[in-house]
Amino acid sequence: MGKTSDIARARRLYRTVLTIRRAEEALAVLLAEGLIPGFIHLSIGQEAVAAGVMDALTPVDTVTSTHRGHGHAIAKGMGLDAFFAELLGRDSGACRGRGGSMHVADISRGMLGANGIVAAGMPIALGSALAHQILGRDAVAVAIFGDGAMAEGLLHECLNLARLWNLPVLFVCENNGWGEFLPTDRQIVFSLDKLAAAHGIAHVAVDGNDVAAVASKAAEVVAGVRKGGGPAILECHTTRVGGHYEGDPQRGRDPADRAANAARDPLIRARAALTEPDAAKIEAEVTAEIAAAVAFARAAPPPKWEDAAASVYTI
Ligand SMILES: Cc1ncc(C[n+]2csc(CCOP(=O)(O)OP(=O)(O)O)c2C)c(N)n1
Ligand SMILES: [Mg+2]
Repeated sequence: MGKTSDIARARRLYRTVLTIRRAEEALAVLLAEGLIPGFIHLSIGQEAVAAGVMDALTPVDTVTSTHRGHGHAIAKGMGLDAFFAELLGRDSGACRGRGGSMHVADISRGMLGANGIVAAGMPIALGSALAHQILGRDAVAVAIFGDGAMAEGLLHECLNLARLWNLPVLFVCENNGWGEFLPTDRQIVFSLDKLAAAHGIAHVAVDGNDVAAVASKAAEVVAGVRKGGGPAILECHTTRVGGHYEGDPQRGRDPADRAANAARDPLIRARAALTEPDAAKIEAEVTAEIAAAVAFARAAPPPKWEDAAASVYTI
């Protein structure tokens, strides 16, 4: 890659990482104000996975996500107005305020949805990959999952079927070492590379806090899947800076672990690839974009009562 495109890529990746960070910081404030119904799970510390992986995708590629899906939706190109309005349950939200944090989706951008059920996005990605294959689309499906999903039967079924049918699907593991309130090494007995080998699926690992590295590896692996090479797994080692959910008191967590995570901050690393004036310009733009979207969502009307049953149907 030439120097100009290297710089353009570094700017693009920093912008995405920063947008996700600032968006989630804004969500924490909105939640504290009581404006967001239910729980939210923030991905602070993990933004480089979303930014790097989505950088390798085209608009027709499809993505399914987890309960920690804000960053994936934003990086896949979901508009910030529609994102914030959705989180606040407003009618102008991407799903007209019916989905919220754990069902945030934008089909027009190939973002097939976050998912509150661990591993449940994976078979949806498989279905999407099967559709790409049958219809001969030049597209891949990406299933994002957490390391906690390795304990789910669904994950094993999906790996098997993906290999058996040679589906154009990339499995992306956000390995943050945690599943809810317990380290995953106390929940899971095997590692993903061994699991991949058992299914004959290629496995690539990357530092999930280095956005440039994630983008390069993702581009390589996605190219192979796109060419018809069948499924692959990209395991991103990353850090969950906060608790499982926003407000989690994290009683069982060693404070040293939290400090170590902060030292690996993907945002600082993404910024270090730019000159200071370059980074400051992007920061000013992103800050203004987030402020505008939050103001839009705050002012947006809720759904109308008379529309409550509009999308409910029987067949
Ligand atoms: C099938 C199912 N079992 C249990 C839960 C409760 N639960 C919510 S998140 C979570 C852990 C998820 O860990 P991981 O997949 O590593 O994602 P992370 O929170 O680390 O991003 C569990 C067990 C659930 N939502 N769905
Ligand atoms: Mg985890």
